[in-house]
Amino acid sequence: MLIALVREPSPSLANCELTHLDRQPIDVELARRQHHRYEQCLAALGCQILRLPAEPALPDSVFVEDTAIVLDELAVITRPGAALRRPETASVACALEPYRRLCHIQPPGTLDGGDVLCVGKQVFVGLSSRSDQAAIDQLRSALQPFGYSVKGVNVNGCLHLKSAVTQVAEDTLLINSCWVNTGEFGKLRIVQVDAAEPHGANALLIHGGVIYPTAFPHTQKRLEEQGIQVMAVDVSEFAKAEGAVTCCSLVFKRGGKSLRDA
Ligand code: CIR
Repeated sequence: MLIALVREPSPSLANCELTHLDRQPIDVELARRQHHRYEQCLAALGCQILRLPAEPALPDSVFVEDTAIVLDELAVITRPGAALRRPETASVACALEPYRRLCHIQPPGTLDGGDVLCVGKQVFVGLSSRSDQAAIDQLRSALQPFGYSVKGVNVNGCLHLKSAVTQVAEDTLLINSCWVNTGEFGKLRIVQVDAAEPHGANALLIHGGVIYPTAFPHTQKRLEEQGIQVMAVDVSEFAKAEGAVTCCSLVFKRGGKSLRDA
């Protein structure tokens, strides 16, 4: 059984952090409806929804992905690169505690979960404006005992590594190669986003199905041509906040594994 940890959008979402986008009005009511539909897709793909209440004082708190990395063996609570986002982690740590042993990224390291792409036992971490080498070193020390490799990857022109590349099938990545070097990912198969859809590389793979924004129909077609089952959702209000589909949930197996099982 998979659990999807989500948080209701904050009424202050319009005051979100922005790095590469200009501020636009955000319709919070519409964001709530889009979030509800997103939750329905997660449920349809087999997730049990674990929903945290909205945090009115934390505009970006709907983007729970950035606050933790949840693996079978443990959860790493991040230290987000945007200082104003750091208070988001406490309630996520409380929610994860019944399910996993927790460890925490320590200062001065900074890490956003949006920079962490796990493909089996390979963990790729974006060196971005949010995540740094100190945090990558800490993550490596935490994960190596469980057999994970942790590799830093340069990211240019976008917010997070997962703005540029995500997993869409067991052996396949969806990628915008203008923002990250395809060669970093070894032998994995690559699907490129359509050139007219640079923001189209963020997809959420669950149980062989992919939740994907309706905003990128050309790339969606490419995925479907590869035999990938796509469930399209409108996430326009989250896109204005520089978010997409992976960032609104933390998906993990209900039962973890201890070090002895690893
Ligand atoms: C931020 O700048 O932190 C938020 N406005 C957007 C975070 C999106 N997170 C993600 O894609 N993992």
